[in-house]
Amino acid sequence: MSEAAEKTAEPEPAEEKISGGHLVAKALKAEGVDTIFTLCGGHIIDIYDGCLDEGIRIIDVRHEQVAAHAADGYARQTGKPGCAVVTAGPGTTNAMTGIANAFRAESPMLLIGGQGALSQHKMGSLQDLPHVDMLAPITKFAASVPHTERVADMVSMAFRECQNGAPGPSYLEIPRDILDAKVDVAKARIPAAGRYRASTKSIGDPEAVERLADILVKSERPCVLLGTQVWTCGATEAARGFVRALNIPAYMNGSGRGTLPPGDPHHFHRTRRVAFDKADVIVIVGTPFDFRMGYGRRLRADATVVQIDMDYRTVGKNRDISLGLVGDVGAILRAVTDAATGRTDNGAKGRGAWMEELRAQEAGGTEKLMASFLSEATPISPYRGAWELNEFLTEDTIYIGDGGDVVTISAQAVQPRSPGHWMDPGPLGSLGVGTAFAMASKLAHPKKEVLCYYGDGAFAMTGFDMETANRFNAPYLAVIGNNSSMNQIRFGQIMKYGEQRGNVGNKLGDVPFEHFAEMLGGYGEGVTDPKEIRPALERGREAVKAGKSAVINIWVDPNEYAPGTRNQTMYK
Ligand SMILES: Cc1ncc(C[n+]2csc(CCOP(=O)(O)OP(=O)(O)O)c2C)c(N)n1
Ligand SMILES: [Mg+2]
Repeated sequence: MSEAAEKTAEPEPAEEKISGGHLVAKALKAEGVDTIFTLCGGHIIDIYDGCLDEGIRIIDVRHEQVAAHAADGYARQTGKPGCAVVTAGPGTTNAMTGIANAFRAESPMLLIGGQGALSQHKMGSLQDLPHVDMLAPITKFAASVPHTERVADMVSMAFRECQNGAPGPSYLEIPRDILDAKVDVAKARIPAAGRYRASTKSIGDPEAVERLADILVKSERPCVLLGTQVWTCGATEAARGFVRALNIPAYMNGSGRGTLPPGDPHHFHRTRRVAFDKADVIVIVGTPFDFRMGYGRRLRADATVVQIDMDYRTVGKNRDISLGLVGDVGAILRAVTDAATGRTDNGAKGRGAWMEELRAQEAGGTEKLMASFLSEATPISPYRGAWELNEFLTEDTIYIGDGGDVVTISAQAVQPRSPGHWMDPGPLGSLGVGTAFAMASKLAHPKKEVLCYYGDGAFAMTGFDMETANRFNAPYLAVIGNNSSMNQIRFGQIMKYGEQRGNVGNKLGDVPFEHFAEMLGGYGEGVTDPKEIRPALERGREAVKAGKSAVINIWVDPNEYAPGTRNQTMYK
């Protein structure tokens, strides 16, 4: 054989191969995911191996509920979709509360779950469950990956679905043999970063924008409610520009809190009910007419009601509206501001008296609460605790509420100074989000202070992942309003069944949770004297700076309740 012939007879170099887990990691990287929250299981380990290659941080928690809540919280804090990876069966069922919470809160995140091998389909493999069927009603997209070549493609598909309309969670199941198998790289579809989905910054119908500008220019007593989607759309500046140019009093709820700082001339807080009663035009931005809004019934019947939302299905739901706009709420607010600014008189000056009227009532509202906020009583009034927290917050403190009554009370006192600095579970009202949200916030913003205010019931649900926060150098300040009970529920039971039969199923032990922080190497302190709240918080703050989470356990009066609890407004 000649030399040349010998060369041609050499075997072709083997095709480059890639496994399903590595394809997952490539697709996560393309989406901009830099961190996954996970709890290990044999079904999903190849994803970790892929993440190592792609430089994706792996935060392994102690309960999958925390992984899912953390992915939700990380999405809220970074503006990019979050990602949780859990094993088949119980790993997935444990994560379901977190997915459900993200679904109701419109938070974009992907849950990737393991599954038994396709080759053992319906044979009773370890941890086999009908995950897709279980997740379908609480996600925007739920599917199983049928072939290794499709893994990255379906991850990007799931992320695309997260951003359809108002954002939300997606779920992808990857059977074990699909994840572990290797395929030719050339045959796998691997969507390129930035090239597999469109911009969502639509203003919708330009005619509707003009109509809203007309309505507002003519309005004498308008008000606006800035909801969660203002934060989701990165619309803080657009919303500020809108209320300032048009001189409109603004109320904020959900993640919209902090859009305007307290003290801003357009920031209103205590007079929402008055404004909804008296306004001629009410603009609802990025929040549904759900129980928090009395399903729309708390708005004056003959007001001109305008709804702006990312989700077509939310507009006009539960209450008739005069005008609906669908699109990116920031793009729409900017377009309306521009359209109104073109007019010779946009009506801004004429609304001075209306603003003053509300401002005066606002001051009256604070005045009424002041006695409770400054209460010297022992046991400590939860109102005093809430007031102390508000005084303690800095511009850079991310405040998280996780609990029943003590957290509801805190919403009357705590006013976040900046957007994105208030977190609550959202309309699912899941207790247990706090530890995950705190850890995710600190991981997203290591230089910020993170304070989570818990009820004692809520803390015990997921508190153990404080250890995870410490392990990943994401310490935070935990403050517990400890009334040794599930008070928000207890009140309704006592009202309905009397003292004797009402204290059933809702009383907890007196747990000195400060020792929990100590057990994890951090600082803990119990507080029974109202004067000691502030110094204890300061000591906690310093201890967190030293690197470990701290717990300030404030013993609060179990016989003090929030007005909403007294009126049971959440059920009305
Ligand atoms: C996961 C979950 N379970 C149950 C509830 C119902 N629930 C709402 S408030 C509450 C009491 C919470 O107690 P705690 O956190 O101690 O706050 P408190 O009301 O005592 O201030 C309960 C059980 C819920 N919202 N979420
Ligand atoms: Mg409690």
